[in-house]
Amino acid sequence: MTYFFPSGFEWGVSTASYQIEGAAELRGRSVWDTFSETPGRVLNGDTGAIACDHFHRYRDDIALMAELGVRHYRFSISWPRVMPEGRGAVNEGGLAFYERLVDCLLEYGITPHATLFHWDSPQALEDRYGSWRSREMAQDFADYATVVVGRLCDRISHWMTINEIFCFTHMGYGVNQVPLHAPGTTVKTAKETWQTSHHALLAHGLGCQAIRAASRQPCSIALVDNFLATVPFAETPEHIAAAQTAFHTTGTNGGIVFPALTGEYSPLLLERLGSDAPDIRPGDLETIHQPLDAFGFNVYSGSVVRAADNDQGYETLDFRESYPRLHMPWLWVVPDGLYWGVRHISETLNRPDLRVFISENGCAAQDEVNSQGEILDLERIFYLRQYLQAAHRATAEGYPLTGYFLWSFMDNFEWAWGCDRRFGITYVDYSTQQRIPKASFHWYADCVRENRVV
Ligand code: IFM
Repeated sequence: MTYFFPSGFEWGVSTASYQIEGAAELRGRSVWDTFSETPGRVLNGDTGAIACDHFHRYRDDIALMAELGVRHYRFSISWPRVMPEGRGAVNEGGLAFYERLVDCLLEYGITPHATLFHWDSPQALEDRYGSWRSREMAQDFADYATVVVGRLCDRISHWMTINEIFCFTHMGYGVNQVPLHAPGTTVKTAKETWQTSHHALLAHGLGCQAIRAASRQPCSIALVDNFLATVPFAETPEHIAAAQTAFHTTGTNGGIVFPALTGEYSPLLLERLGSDAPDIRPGDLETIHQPLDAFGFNVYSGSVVRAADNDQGYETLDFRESYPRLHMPWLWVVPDGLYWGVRHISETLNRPDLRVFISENGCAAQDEVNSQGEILDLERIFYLRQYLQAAHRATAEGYPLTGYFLWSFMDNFEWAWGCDRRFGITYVDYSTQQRIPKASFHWYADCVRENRVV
């Protein structure tokens, strides 16, 4: 098998503002500043105050991206860098930074793909109304989107509204426990948490409308989500049907990707939630269910399901300790999750019309520089090769998968794990800010150049 991708397949890399930019003193505060400065919240007390210092080193980083050979780069824009108070006054210096960044990408022939929100919400809005606990957040997000798109639409035509709603809502608001992510609020009921993700969906919907209204050129708008792909235990009709049923109620799928792509929360999920379901006002689902040009799927793992003789008709199988896993507790290696995720969008969500791209895929590994100055991250190549083969299968079977953005271009601040977990194909020495391409960088460069899995 040669694993050639269709011509025009978009090869890229992905990053996010808080994880790489640094230069915290040149922007407003975000909830991740407060969270990471709170003792005990982030491993080793790391923060994103400096991170990879990409704000000052973006030119060198983009030159390295050009050496990698990718023609597409997904990055995110920091809301508090553009609007330090979250609403109202605009920070000219912040917008000017993104103009410089994008101009530099364009000089190298790299197409910019911008995410408007990748978790770093303004602390000022947390102080004002508790950020995602309030519906006001959705309108403030749309107003911020209007400002960014109005300013950058001559240079950017690929927009993503929001990254991974689950992570900054269900992981940021813990029911009777301290959650793992910012803002780190403890709430009393699951309903309160579902309300935060409902508000984020509204922000996505209003954001789509704001982007279309503000862009002075035709543009592509996508939502990015890390829904949990259910993988049939065996590809037989009964197990495939079980995986499709399980898709509704696995993780938060039924309450995030379902309303965004179908206009309805999954009835199976609503039945399961009962009084924990969020309050949905008339018109909300229409706002949330905006026409999209593409969908960004962030995929790292998956959930294996088989048909079962029980009330729900399926069971989810556990991974044993000896199952292959990379350097995060949740990073079980399930390459079929990529293929099945793409297929579920077309078939289970009945959206065969919707173009899909892999907006993130990658893994953390215990990277070290060896005595020859190399980082031989063979397990990352092992992981990526299998996921790319699954992507190839999706394209070969005619599913509308058109691109792949590897997470991540370089090591960065991995949220609650700080700088301890390295997801990059470029090693970052945080004491000197030196960048060293890992073995996977060279391997991926070959894939990009040859448009196939090598
Ligand atoms: O680093 C994160 C990223 O910000 C969102 N998706 C998952 C990555 C790895 O955990």
